[in-house]
Amino acid sequence: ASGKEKWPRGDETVWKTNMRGVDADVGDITKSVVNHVQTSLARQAYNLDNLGAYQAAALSVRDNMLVNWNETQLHYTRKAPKRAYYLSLEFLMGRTLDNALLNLDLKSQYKDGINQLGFSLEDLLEEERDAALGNGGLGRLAACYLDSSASQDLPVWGYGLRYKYGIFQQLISPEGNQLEAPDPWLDNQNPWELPRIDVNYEVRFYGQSERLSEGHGRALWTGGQEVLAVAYDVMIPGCNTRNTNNLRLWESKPKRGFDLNSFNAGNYEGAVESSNSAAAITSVLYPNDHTTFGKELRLKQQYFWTAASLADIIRRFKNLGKSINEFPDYVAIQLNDTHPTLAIPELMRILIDEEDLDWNFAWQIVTNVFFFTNHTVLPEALEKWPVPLMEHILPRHMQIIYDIKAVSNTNTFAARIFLQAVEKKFPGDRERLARMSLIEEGFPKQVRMANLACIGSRRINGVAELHSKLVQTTILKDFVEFFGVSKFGNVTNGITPRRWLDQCNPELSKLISSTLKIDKSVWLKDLYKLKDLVKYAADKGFRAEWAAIKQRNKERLAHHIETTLGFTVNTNAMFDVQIKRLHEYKRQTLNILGVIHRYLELKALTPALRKKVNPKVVFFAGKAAPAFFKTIRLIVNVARVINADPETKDYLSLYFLPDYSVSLAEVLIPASDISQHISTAGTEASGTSNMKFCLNGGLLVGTVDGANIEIAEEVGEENVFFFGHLTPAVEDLRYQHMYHPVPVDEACPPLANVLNQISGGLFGDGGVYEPLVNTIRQGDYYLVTDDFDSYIRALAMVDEAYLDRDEWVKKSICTTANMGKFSSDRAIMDYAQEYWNLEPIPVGKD
Ligand code: B1N
Repeated sequence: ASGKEKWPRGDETVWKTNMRGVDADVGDITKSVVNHVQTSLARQAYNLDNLGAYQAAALSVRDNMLVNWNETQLHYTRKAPKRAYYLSLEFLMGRTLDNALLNLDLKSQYKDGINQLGFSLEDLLEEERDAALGNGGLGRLAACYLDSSASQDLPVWGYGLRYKYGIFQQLISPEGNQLEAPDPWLDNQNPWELPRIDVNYEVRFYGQSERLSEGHGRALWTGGQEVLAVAYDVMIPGCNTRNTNNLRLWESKPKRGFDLNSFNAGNYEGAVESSNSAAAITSVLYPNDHTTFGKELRLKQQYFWTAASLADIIRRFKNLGKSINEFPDYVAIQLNDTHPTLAIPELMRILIDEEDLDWNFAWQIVTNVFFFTNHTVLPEALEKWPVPLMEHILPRHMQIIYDIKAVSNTNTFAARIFLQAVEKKFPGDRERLARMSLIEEGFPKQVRMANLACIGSRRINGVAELHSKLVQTTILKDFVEFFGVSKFGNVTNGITPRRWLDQCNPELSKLISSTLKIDKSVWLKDLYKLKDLVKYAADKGFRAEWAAIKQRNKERLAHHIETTLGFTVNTNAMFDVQIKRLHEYKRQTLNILGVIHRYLELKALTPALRKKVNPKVVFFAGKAAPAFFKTIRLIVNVARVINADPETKDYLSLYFLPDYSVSLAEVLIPASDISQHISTAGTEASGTSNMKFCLNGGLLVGTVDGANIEIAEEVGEENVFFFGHLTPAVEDLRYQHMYHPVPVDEACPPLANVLNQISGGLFGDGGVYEPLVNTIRQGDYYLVTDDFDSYIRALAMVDEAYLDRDEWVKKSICTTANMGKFSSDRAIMDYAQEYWNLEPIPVGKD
């Protein structure tokens, strides 16, 4: 049908002969880059630096992506398939240029072209700032899922916020304290975004909500503050496909330049204040990970983003000319954790107040559109909003939430009486009612976002097998008993092999393609193909090449550290890496205490025996929420002492690399021999860096937690170094700590010795570390004491295994070979099939 459509305007041949395709040869590429230097940047060869050349190259690549992007969007519009929308408050994209060149298969042409213009592509890639609009795993997962959606030809858009400042830049003071600086990532202009000034929506805050007719449930929400949401589009190119999806990020702006009423009344400051507060909404990403603060601005961010996204989704749906009851046949909305849960009452508001649907009908639509992913069972991370704050900022939504919850017998809307339905199923169980209520009693009352997300969604999933089970047996247990277990599922997280193997480890990627004799475009999109590498593990020559690549990746990391920090790293050592947000449950403390233990043991050896020890370099990186500053300080000061100790420094050294980012991960991960994923069992929902290390042939030291378990299932337990208590034991141990505490000196003498050395001042003023040391001596909620012996034994086994280098390399190969399951392509197809009911819509294939 598309071929016979009438051309919308002008002379079709003039249009069509002038429409460009993708530039695939070097001549076209240099022409386009020079053209951008000359026009977009208004510069010349005489005054062009690396930054300018990067920008011109990026704009040229962007032009190519736009060709595909336009074609994809037109194709989706014509085909009118069901679409999915991924609502995430965080998208941790990292850099774009290299990834785009690889996905478009234009890297070698650009390399040549950039060379001809007198620059090096490698240098230009380093000019790009990370787009760091996320805290950690949750935000990076969203970015991997966008890459996979496009690569799998799925009609998926992301929706998020265009923060002016991403996650803070981390600096480390000489004393070892974390300092935070703003991340002005947009200062150099961002060539990867397209401002869509014409795509904008008004979003209301505060004001009054007046119920119109009690029987029907409608209301009129007026007054308050109106803020404008303006769209910025980021193109998401798929790998080896023309499909190019969209990530739409909203920026907040005052509706008018400033508040005219105040301005007229001569209150210039008041006028500017209101314009400031509109812009403030998208000014900064909240750097909190696993903690909620109940801040008004955060709630405004959440509503601003969900309201703009829903308005946009509904407008696109309405263009199809379908009736609103078909909405769930054309739209699936994935809620990335509870952050976008306000979308549920917001869609109710639109359907009832604006579309004039009755309550039950609206609720039926809503509960068929939304899907909810939970990412943590830690109680402190479960979002709750004070009712008075919600009433103030979103009076209409608070009414709707109360209506969903309503128990009142006088209420006439049967299906919305959630608690009444619970009461009917479990008569007289008042505690259950209280647990399941959307409102937690107390001063103040609070809205429980996980409960709202759960009852308002069609299906709910966790992010690894163990985690999904824990979701169903702990935080959402009552809901499983009420709705039945089929509403709950698991989608184990995945990572994109494009960025996390091909891009970050090009030599390994090449070796894999040449060994398997298949083009990378094939195995990168069917990662189970790596399985065939297992048979080459027996091949000595292959093992040598494999090991040589690891060695060069270590040297690449060492070079990076040398040039950025000035340290000389021993590349003959085993590289042991723990990189992730600092958090008590992730137990960086266990790692650093283990390092101190190793240091004390080394000191006790004779020089002759020391020479037999396998040298090791330990790397840490990660940003900390304010409560965990002390761990960084300890790591930095332990590093200061042991790196300077002439007796031991050849055998053990330690680095804390500041300002962990996606780009730094891309250098660290391919260089690791082992990586540590050592959360207390049952606390890390999945983890995704564990997958990245293993895909790059690094072995895993870990607890029986999150996705570690499934990685071991795939690669074989003989290739993983597991330790520590299992999830069922954790609760008992905590109970014991509480009622029958055993002092550390008795429970674990080697650990007590380590703690005493810290308190005694071996790493500077011991008093500084008292609070940290006391979390272990008293209470020890995360069971450092209980797992310490087992941890040290696991590390000893690592040392022993590393001595047999041939066997080690075999383990490394077999690990990579068996990581097929952890491609985010598998994960996203699982969402498409088991949750969204979405089909691939490939461009140019019909
Ligand atoms: O989400 C990742 C998992 O792999 C990790 O195990 C999990 O810890 C992480 C509040 C969070 N859970 N919860 C958050 C982030 C920001 C925030 O404001 C919570 N992050 C995770 C991907 O599934």
